[in-house]
Amino acid sequence: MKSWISRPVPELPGSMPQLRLFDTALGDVVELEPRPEQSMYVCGITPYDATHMGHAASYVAFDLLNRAWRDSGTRVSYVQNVTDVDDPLLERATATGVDWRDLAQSQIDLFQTDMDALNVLAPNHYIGAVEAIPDIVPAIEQLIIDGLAYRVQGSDGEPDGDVYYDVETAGKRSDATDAWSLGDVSGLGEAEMLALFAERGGDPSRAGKRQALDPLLWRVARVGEPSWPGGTLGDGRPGWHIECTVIAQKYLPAPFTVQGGGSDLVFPHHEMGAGHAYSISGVPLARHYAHAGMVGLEGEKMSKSKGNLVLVSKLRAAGEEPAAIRLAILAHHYRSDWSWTDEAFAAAKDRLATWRDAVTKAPAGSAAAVVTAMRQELANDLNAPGAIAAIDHWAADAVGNDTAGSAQDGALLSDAINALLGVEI
Ligand code: 5CA
Ligand code: ZN
Repeated sequence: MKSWISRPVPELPGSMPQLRLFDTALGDVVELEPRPEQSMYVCGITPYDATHMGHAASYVAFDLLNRAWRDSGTRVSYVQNVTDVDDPLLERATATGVDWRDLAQSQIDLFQTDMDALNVLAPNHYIGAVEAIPDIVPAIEQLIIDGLAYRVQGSDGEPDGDVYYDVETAGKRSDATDAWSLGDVSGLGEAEMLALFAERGGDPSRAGKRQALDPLLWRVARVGEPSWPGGTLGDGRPGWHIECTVIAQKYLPAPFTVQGGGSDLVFPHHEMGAGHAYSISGVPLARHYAHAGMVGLEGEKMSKSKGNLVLVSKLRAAGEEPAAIRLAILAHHYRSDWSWTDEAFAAAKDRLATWRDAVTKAPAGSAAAVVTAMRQELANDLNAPGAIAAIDHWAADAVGNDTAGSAQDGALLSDAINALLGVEI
């Protein structure tokens, strides 16, 4: 699928120090080992109600990582999926009387326009679940052959043949130290897993499963639902976790550096994806798992089901500047949970205006130290609020500067704010 086009990133003198990032699986901040090319998979949208501020914040978070790697002179290979067929998308299409394909395409277009406006660098590969089906089918067939997946007999009106992943057998299959077993990514206990599994698209009480937590790999065709050829699996459509696993395995090295998404993807999505990948290849999917906090509105989680969405496109249509939206997001550390408020958005707009004024009045020789401070903050688990504080501190001095501003310092600061924070001033 076509991606959007990245805006240019200004070149800066010097480079980012060694990066440290919080790894969910280890529960700690780790040093990201330098390599000539880093690789990242960030879970994409399910295109039925894009792009709300929670989505935007998660892509801006991983855009900071992308920019930090680039600033350290590293190439970045970046892949993102789009879940362009799944239950919630089909349900929304039916409820609104729209063809599911038209709904998906309209939301993908909107998402890409929003990402461009927010100056989020584009992935190298932007891959839909539907286009990945020819790669997903053989992976599931192999899991069945290897005894790590099984077909369930239909009951209660369900047809025969849905395929599930056997978490217990898969977890016991290897005693290699880097092998996967349930809980490795999330660190959760069984009771917590069961609750989240039911909440986040799993079907713990589906009759015929070996384990309540076994996730769906292939859903055989139902009347009124789209389906695709599935070889020996029969016509159907893929489960959610196998979609991201197979796309990541096809387009990125194994293991790739960082698997990213919002914290609601830790379990079951990234947990199961790690299991699937290990079962398919015998190699871990990713070296590190990183997650962005949840964004709410007035204290409630922002979600399609609650209907309390702040949409980037709506703000843009109301004439709000994307750079100010991005700055409002960056005022929160990417790992914290936070709420969108009009007051904080107004503060972001004021800040942007102050910075714009400040770069015209930059004291001579003042910029280099600020760029160093920004890099130090960002290298420390992408501490954007720390980088913003360093700029604020400098800007407060600069706006009080009575002498003529240094064009060179102003240009360096505005380049650094663009290159490292993605904010165009
Ligand atoms: N298509 C799947 C991933 S493969 C999916 O979760 N799609 S989504 O549209 O529901 O979410 C897209 C991304 O936005 C995910 O990383 C998700 O964790 C993140 N996200 C969704 N809601 C929020 C929220 N309220 N706050 C922060 N991030 C969110
Ligand atoms: Zn995913």
